Amino acid sequence: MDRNRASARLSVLLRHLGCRSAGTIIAHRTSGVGSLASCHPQQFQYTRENNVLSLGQRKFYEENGFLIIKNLVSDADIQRFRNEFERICREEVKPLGLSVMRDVTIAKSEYVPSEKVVSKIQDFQEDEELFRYCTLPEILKYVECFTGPNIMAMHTMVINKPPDSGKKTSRHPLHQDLHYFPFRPSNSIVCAWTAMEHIDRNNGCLVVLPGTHKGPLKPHDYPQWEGGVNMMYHGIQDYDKNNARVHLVMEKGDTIFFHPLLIHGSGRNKSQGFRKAISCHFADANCHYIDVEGTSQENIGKEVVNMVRKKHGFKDMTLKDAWTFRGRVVKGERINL
Ligand SMILES: O=C(O)CCC(=O)C(=O)O
Repeated sequence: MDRNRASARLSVLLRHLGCRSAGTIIAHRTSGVGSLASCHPQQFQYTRENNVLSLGQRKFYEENGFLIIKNLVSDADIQRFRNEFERICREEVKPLGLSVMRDVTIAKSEYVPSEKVVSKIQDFQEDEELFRYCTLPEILKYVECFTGPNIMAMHTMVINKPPDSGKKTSRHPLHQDLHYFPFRPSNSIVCAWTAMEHIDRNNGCLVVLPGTHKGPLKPHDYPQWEGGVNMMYHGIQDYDKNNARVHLVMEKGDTIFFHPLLIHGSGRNKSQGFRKAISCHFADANCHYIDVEGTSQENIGKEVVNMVRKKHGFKDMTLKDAWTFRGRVVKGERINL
């Protein structure tokens, strides 16, 4: 299918769901219900029955692999996350287990502890203030539609996409998050990603390939980018170039929930400011760990284990240990993970 046919198909789907255009996919909490109420009930594979999502929202996620809820997180909460992130960057607090990453180009410059040298922090599960994000009732209410009632927060991040230096290293290559996760089933995992300010193509919004969550996990590796590539930013080498691409323009507080097989990435930050988002990957506590040896995930598995062993000094730590260590129950019971 060529690009025009693919985007025409997407536009038809969006019109059907009452959305405005492919550039502004928005699933309003109340939209779609009227027009879709007459649809026959069907077998849903990617969402659960719990009366939170409208039929239109469920159908949208099933078909596309993502859903945006407008204005979900309050300005006051976002300000608190921003303040705490800045304190961490200034090294006023050093939460246990936290990883602080720098953009490849920033890493070579002179070191002054400030938000200007940090491109991302991850694993903030021991920072009470930031971890509040993973426990917000408005977030968990939606997460439960994908994971069910026993919810683990598995992977947390604040992404501080720096202004691009001209080397295009601020891009995030197209990837599937499942590549990083040694647990299954994939349909019981969901990412919540909240814009901490207005985000569009100028400051590097998310780009998604709708419907790709229905495909398999693809092999990932570091892209061969001339200007260099950030640590752990693996990308997919082979994907359907004709698949429609949607750039998601979001306002502060808007939150996207997406499936871990959805192919997505983000563009260059052409603005002068640092573009911020906070996210957490949640999973059903009934998920189970898998052995990634001999699979396409072996490369990232080894990289994670080496990083964690070096950081914490535990030379026998396994990939499963690393994930068990960072996972936290946020609702219901801790079961397998
Ligand atoms: O926030 C971004 O720029 C992209 C984040 C992302 O895709 C990821 O970390 O998996």
